[in-house]
Amino acid sequence: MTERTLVKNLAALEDGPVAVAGWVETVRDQKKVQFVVLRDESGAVQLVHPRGEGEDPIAETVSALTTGTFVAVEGQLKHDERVKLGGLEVRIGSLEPTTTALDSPIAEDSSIDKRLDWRFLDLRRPEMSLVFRVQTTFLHALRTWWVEHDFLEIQTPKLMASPSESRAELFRVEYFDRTAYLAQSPQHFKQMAQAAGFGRVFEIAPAFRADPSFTSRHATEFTSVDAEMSWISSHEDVMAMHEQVLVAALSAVKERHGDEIEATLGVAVTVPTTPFPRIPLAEARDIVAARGYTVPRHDGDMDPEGERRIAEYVREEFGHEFVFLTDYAASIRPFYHMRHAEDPGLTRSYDLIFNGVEISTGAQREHRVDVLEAQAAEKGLDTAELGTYLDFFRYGVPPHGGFGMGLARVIMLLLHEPSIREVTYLFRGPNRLAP
Ligand code: AMO
Repeated sequence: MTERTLVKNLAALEDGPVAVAGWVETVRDQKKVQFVVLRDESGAVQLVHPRGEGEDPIAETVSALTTGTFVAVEGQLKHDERVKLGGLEVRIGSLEPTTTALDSPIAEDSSIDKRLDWRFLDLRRPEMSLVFRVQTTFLHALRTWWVEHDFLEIQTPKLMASPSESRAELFRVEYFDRTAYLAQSPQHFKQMAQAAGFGRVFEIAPAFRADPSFTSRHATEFTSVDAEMSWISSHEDVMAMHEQVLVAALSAVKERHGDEIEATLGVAVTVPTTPFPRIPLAEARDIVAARGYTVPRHDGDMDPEGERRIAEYVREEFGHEFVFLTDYAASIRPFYHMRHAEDPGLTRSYDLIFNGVEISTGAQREHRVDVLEAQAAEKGLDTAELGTYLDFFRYGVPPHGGFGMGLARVIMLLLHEPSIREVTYLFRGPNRLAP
């Protein structure tokens, strides 16, 4: 048996025997000649079969092929400039269908909900394979950068005895004779690594939020990309690391997939310059107000429209797709964010906005346990409820900080996709648990 060649590698081969395998995209069953477009994970190729005189078992098999059926083919590769699809074709010597595919239920109705019902078929679209190749490169480059900069990769538990972020948006699960909570973020345990003396850690793992919203950027389960590091002076050190790791990852994506992203999705990948613009949140609200949009929130926070507007300003003023909004008010931040010594109403924290949407929250953490307890109490949290978290700070801990970043949001914004549903392998939302 000839070894299987990926379609993308056919062009480099000389004419001669080849084996290819994939699924049937179209069949043109003509009187004298049959054409099949076969697609695999790397591309599409035309198969051809001139009908013979009399009995012709290949022709019969091809006539019976249904779209979507996976087939293994051996034949003769022939380069021919006249063939529109890649300038080559494979003349069928043998063709083995595996299981016969039913008609695609998303051929007619391709609404997002219908496509998610049949996600495995939706994922056969070449744009979708591109999304996941881009994501693979992106994650690989993040990991490589962190590993090269002495970060350890950790896996923290997703079953927890106490809430990891807040009492809101919390999934409770039966855990033998008591209640466990699904981790809303690895916050507690990535901070634990600082008390453990690990120095720098990262984690790429699921996080769960019982968030009933149906926006294009919320899921109930999402992949959270987290980093945490010791010996920082302020959130500025976290932002500096954050932008460097993003530059490394976006450079890798551009180098490896830039041309294909442009050709397939019409999107130009830009590697951002550093430093990314930084704007204190209060100033950002003033800027968008001066440009005609008063953020309707009275707690001093941004809203999605405000984020879109400040991104528009940053694009015009600095030609940049990213902006760090900094110094959020303590009232709208979690208890574990460190506050400014000179202005305790503000935190040493930031949100990172990419193309108008928040992709990350980061901060320096409060590591002085008495201050931490006071901040927790101020937020109405029960210190007993914080369980073992507070212990991390009682036996020595260095100053530290980090960030959490939603993977699907980054990929959506990078590829200008309309929703994280399009770029999540299997989306989970309030009314979607299957497939
Ligand atoms: P935060 O709650 O802001 O911060 O979450 C960090 C990032 O995670 C992503 N995200 C989500 N993505 C999809 N669906 C959701 N429901 C969802 N919720 C959050 C967003 C967001 O910016 N512990 C802190 C991070 C830290 O300080 O290190 C945290 O979880 O992209």
